[in-house]
Formats: sequence, structure tokens, C-alpha cells
Amino acid sequence: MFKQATNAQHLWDGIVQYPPEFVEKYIAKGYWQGQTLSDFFIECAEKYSQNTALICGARQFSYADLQQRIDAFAVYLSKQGYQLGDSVVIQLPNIAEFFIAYFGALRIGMRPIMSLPAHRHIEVSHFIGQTNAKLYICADKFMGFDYRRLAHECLKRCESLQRVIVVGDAGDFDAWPEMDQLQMQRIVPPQLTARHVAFFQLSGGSTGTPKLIPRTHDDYLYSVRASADICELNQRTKMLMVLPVAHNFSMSSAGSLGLFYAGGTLVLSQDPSAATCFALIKKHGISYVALVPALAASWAEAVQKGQENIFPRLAVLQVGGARLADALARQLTEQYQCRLQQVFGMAEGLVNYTRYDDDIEQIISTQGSRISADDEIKVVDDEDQELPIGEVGHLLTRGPYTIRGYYNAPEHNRNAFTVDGFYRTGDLVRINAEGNIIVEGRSKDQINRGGEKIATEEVEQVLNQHPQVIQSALVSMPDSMLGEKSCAYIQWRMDGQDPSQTRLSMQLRQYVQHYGLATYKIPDHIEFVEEMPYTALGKIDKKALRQRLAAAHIL
Ligand code: OOB
Repeated sequence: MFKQATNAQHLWDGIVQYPPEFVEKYIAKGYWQGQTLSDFFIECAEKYSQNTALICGARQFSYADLQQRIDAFAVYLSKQGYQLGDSVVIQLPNIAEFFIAYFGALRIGMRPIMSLPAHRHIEVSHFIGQTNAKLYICADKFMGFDYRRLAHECLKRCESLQRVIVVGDAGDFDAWPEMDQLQMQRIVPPQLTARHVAFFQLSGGSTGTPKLIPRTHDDYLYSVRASADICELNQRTKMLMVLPVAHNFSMSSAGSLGLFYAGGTLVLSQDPSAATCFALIKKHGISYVALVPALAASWAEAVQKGQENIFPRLAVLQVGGARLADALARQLTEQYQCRLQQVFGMAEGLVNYTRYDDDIEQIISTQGSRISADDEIKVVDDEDQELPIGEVGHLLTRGPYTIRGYYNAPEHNRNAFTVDGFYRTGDLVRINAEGNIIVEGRSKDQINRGGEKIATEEVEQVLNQHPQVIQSALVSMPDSMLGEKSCAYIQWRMDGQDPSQTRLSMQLRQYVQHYGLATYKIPDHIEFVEEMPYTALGKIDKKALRQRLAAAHIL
């Protein structure tokens, strides 16, 4: 029963599927409802047609307007020859075109890859290469960076890439189509089922390159609907989108899709600063915002410095993506009368929320509890043995919206999943007596820089390619604003010359930047060492390096 008759069997290539008994269970329990994401939005648009769906600067779109544009864009894509199973990398800032591109592509069965504005050509060309993407959709410029340059670089590197559509000044590329000139018609839906992969989220990862996370229509929509219910979104909800729209937190926890499900209004902001966002909150009567802890801290600081306290205006402020310090959570709730919700999730699936009616101490000091009773959660020791409640261990999970494998990554999947399909989150957690999760740390070699995840190995591989680097090790260092920043320890080939360390640091940081990695991956700090410390197994001892960093009073 699992393999439905379809003319799109190739869509399963590289995908680890859910075992049949789980498929049956998730369908029987009503989690998987057999609706595609595209039909989902059509249903929202029919139900709430005259509600305002989106506000983007001076532009406003009702649900009906948005659906019309999505239809038109789908027709445009299909006339260009794109079809079921073709991949498209979408890399847009928080603008309306993101949703038109995303749902338009889904409408014809294309599979979007959710690139973030911070990604550079190394990441984007990797996404294109992994999926044989034929199309790349980007903005002309954002935050001073010219994406058309990046597009040229990707065209040189990626054989599969045929076309680039640019929102804004297109230069040598295709301009975003004028919707008014496109024929409005509805595309015949392609032959795909809700259990097929709809699109790819991206993993923060801990090894080399970012892994692609295949999310199906069924699994994703379950997390969206359930999240919208938990977060009690409704037609009056006005959500400000500050974090990048393409991130899983922004899309589904409860995010833009949760909001569309409820018929509310999404206000997009391209600038997360307190100055811009406080004005938007007041102007539009915003009731719901999601932030990472670093942004929550900077907004709190703005209030401290005399800006109007906007927190009580919000029905809820969600904070997630990285550990929210108890002290900041307390300050937000007690001093600023903020109604806080902590969100602990991952693009691979599992999402936890503190609930609105939880005791305030639970809201301040825990990361909440799972969405679904069928989110299976285990806390285990290094040998995968389950630990008693309350002890800190590795979090493993399996459930109706957690993937069973990364895309096209059989080797990596062997380590990232247990044989019975539990995802190894790499998070160290404990579960308290109330059943809430507390994130205590991390076993994965990753740095969480204000919510942006850095796989240390990826950056080390780049640093190691510099002709004068013998070897490198990237470690986290505590930071009062971002939570963590990165420090690269470098064993340097002296070659007789001894230029100043400041110059070397600058050189290396530029090297990483020119190599084409996302800006947030450029080491914040660089330390030079003659010898690396090693563990008994002969690996670089990062714990010792972190201790050295603390002892050197650099922090
Ligand atoms: C979200 O997704 P990702 O894929 O960028 O990152 C997931 C990782 C988690 O494994 C954990 O290490 C960390 O980010 N994390 C948190 C956290 N929320 C995420 N660590 C401590 N406290 C939290 N509240 O970041 C994401 C996806 C959906 C919803 C929310 C966040």
C-alpha cells in the first residue's frame, strides 16, 4: 500500500521512506491527511479570500490576490518547461515574492530548496548540485550583497542550472514576470501524492556540507496545523515576520503556514532592528512575533534604552532556535510583561513548545514539550541506553513529521539515525518532572551563532585549504549577545616570515569570505598555536581549546 501508483516514482530517488506500519498509523490517527501544500493554500485562499494575507512594505495582498499570483507564476513556470520533480533553489529575503515563488513552484510539482539570504555561492551551488536544480530564484541585492554575482558563479559551477530569475533589477538574467501580463488560469495539478517530498529544508549540520532535509506534504502540514492549534492562531492574528521566511521556525512553528491555515495577516520585515520592528508592531497592531534569543535580547536592550516597551502589546512572543538564557526569559516576562513561548525545534522535524497555560517557571526555564503524543522521544547515554527521567543525555526522536533520512546521504544517515529510525538530534537534554525538555548542551560539533548554525567541519575544511594552514579547529566561545561566536585555532606554517597576527587573522577571514561561505561562518576570532592539543584517540581536543580560550581571558 505504501507505493501508490504514480507516474512519478523517480521522486523517491535518494529518499528514505517511512516504514509502512508508521504510514498506516499516521494516516489512521489523522495526522497525515493526504493534502498537498499547494491544495492547502488554495483551501486557505478560498476560506479567507478577502482577508489580508500579506503586507510587504506598501503592498498588501488578500488571500485571493496571493492565490491569483501563485497561479499565474505556476503557469509561467510551466510555460518555461518546468515540471514535476524539477528542483528550484529559492533564495529571497522577507518579501511577498517568496510565497509566490514557493507555492507557484509547488503548484506544478517542482521541489523548492529553502536557501537563506546569508548563504553564498558555496552553499547555493551545493544545493543546486545535490538536487540537479534547473532554476535559481533570487533578489538583485540584499544587505549590500549582489546575488546576481552569486548566480554567475553558480552558472559556471553547476551544469544542471538553466535559468536564473531575479526579483528587482535582473541585469543579465530573467526578470521576475509581471503578473498582470500573465494569463490567469489554474494549472492541472501534477500526478503527485501528499506523501511525496514537497520541498527541502536545510540542516545546520555538523559535518562538511549542509544536508538537504526532504519534507513531505503530509508530514509538514501535520506540524503546521498542530502548531497553529497549539499557538491558538486565528483570523485576527497579525504576525510580524522578522526571522528569514525560509527557515523552518518561520514557516511552520507556527510560522507563515500556520498563520495562513488560521486566516491571519503576515507582515514582512526585512530589517530585524528594534527601531524598524517596533514601528511595524505599533502601525499594524502586531500580536505575534518569533525571535531568536539574540534578537529578543537586542529588543529588550532597546526598551532599556528608552524605546516604548512593545512587549505587552503582543499576545505572544516566541523565542527559539537557540537556548534562551533563564535570566533573559525572566527579564522579558517579569520586567517587560512579555507573554513568552519557548520553541525548541529542528528543520529535521520535532518541535516543542511551552504552552500558554504552563506554569510561569516552566515557561522561563524549559523548552517545552512535543507537538504530538506520537513524537517518540528518548534520552540516552553514549551507548544508546535509555536514561532515567531527569538525567541529561542525547535526545533521539522519531515521529509523524520527523524525517527518516537526509536526501541522498546514505553514509551520513547511518550515523544520524538509529537502525530503528530515530533521529540523533545531537542535543543534550533532560526531561523534568512536568514532562518538559530542558536543553543542556550539544554533542554535535556545531556552533549556534545566535540561531545560525555552523558545522565546524565545513569551516575547518575551508581553512585547511589555505596554503599556510597546517590544520585548524573551530570552537565556540560564549558571547553576551549571540550566545555563541566562533573561534578558529590555527596551526600556521611559519615559512620564516612572521607577519603580525592581526594581519594573518584578517587574511584568513577574507580567505573564508572569498571562498564563498555564508558570512556567519567566517570565524569571529582567530588564535594561532604551535601545536594542537590531542585526545587519547588522537583527535584534536576541542574541549581543551575551549578551556584555553576561557583561560586566555579572550571572552
Ligand atoms: C531550529 O531549527 P534548526 O534546524 O536551525 O536548528 C536545530 C537545532 C536544535 O537541534 C538545537 O540544537 C537548536 O537548534 N535549538 C535550540 C532551540 N531551538 C533550536 N537549542 C536550545 N533551545 C531552543 N529553543 O532552530 C528551529 C526549527 C523549528 C522551530 C524552532 C527552531
